[in-house]
Amino acid sequence: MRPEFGHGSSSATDRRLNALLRHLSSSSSPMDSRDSISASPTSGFQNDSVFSHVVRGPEDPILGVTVAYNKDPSPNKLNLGVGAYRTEEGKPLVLNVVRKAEQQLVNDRSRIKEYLPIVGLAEFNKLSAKLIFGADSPAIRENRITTVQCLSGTGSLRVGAEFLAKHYHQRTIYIPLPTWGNHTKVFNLAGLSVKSYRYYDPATRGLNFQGLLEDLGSAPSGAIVLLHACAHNPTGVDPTLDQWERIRQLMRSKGLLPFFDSAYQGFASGSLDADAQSVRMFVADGGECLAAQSYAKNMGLYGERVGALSIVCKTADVASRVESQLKLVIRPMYSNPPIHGASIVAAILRDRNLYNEWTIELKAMADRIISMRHQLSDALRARSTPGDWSHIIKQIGMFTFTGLNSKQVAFMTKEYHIYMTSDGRISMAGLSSKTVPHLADAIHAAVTRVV
Ligand code: PLA
Repeated sequence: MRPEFGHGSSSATDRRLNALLRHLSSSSSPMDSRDSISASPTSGFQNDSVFSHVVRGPEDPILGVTVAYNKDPSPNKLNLGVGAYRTEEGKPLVLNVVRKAEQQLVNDRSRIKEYLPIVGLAEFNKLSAKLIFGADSPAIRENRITTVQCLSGTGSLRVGAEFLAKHYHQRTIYIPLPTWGNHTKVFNLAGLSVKSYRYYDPATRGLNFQGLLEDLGSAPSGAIVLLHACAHNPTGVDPTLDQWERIRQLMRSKGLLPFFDSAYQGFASGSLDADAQSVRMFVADGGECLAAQSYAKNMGLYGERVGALSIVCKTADVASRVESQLKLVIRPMYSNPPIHGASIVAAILRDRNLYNEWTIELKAMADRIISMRHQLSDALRARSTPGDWSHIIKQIGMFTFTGLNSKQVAFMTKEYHIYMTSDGRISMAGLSSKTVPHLADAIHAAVTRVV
């Protein structure tokens, strides 16, 4: 028996559902799948799902930490897993300037909810390029950059990677070791082959600059290289400007293609311009590159999923052809991006007062994170916790890469209800003056009792 929705009603919805069912039953399985989706209550309906072979997948190593945290009934629990800013009271923060921009949007009765173009809100794209490349960027003036609105940083990386997999002659991308856990998956699924270059030196808890130069030096000519624009995740270790310059020279001499991931502009130093220096150095030399921007952290727009992908090209003509191909990547993936978040960003970036207010709020977030570094470092010193903890202050951005091993992390979660990723990364933005002592007690116990 073929299931019929609506008991013979001939509404358009019912007709569509029945057409869908007919389609599924004629194409889904080599067996006679019509029987297997029968709605008859006597036919073992519950036992023969076409998905019965599906095995449970693992939780995400970062977002799964929040899932575990949510299940913990302890009143002292602390989530330092995902990089999400919290106030001194431990609460998520909606920036004042975002509230103001949203109010403007709501009050504006001329606003409509039509689809955006495939590439998103034009004004948002223009202002996003200005934000990362600088208002006086020659590449912007010469129209050599195409910028498309995407679904936050992740979506921008994915669209860029899909474009490269289709249109770039080298399909290998080098990512730093370690890097944000999602990079490998995003690039692999887009069809790129992923290799790594040395980045972090656990002995010094700093940059392995020699290893980085050697690995990029032996990468095949033309290979793509993923670079964290600032506030490297998870290590909190960035190259100095001199080191960036050496990296730039090496990459340009070998024709390596830079793909910047800029998820923390303004969060490393508190200055939007300072945090974009690495990207601007690579654009200033006239060469080509890609940049994925996220407004999740610096505007606190996490769930609005607002970001942008820019591709800097040699000429305006190439840039416009590249954009035509980006549209062909985006249209079948999600058609066009959402309007609300991009409208908030555009409202803030276009208005001098709102923009200034934003930079002040952003600096306050960055400063609070830096103050947490000092408080945690002082608390460990007060406890005479064994080991050198100076990296807590030296590292920058949202995270401290503590050096705690996965056993110590598991111990802290079990005994102290402190949640963090198993690589020992803690989100400093999730700490407050009130919770620092609890974390310091936990770290002290972990390093003295668990090896
Ligand atoms: N790139 C890097 C380096 C990131 O750290 C993150 C987010 C993104 C891109 C993507 O962010 P977006 O898509 O939300 O704009 N990293 C977080 C969250 C903050 C996550 O894993 O999704 C983290 O905790 O590492």
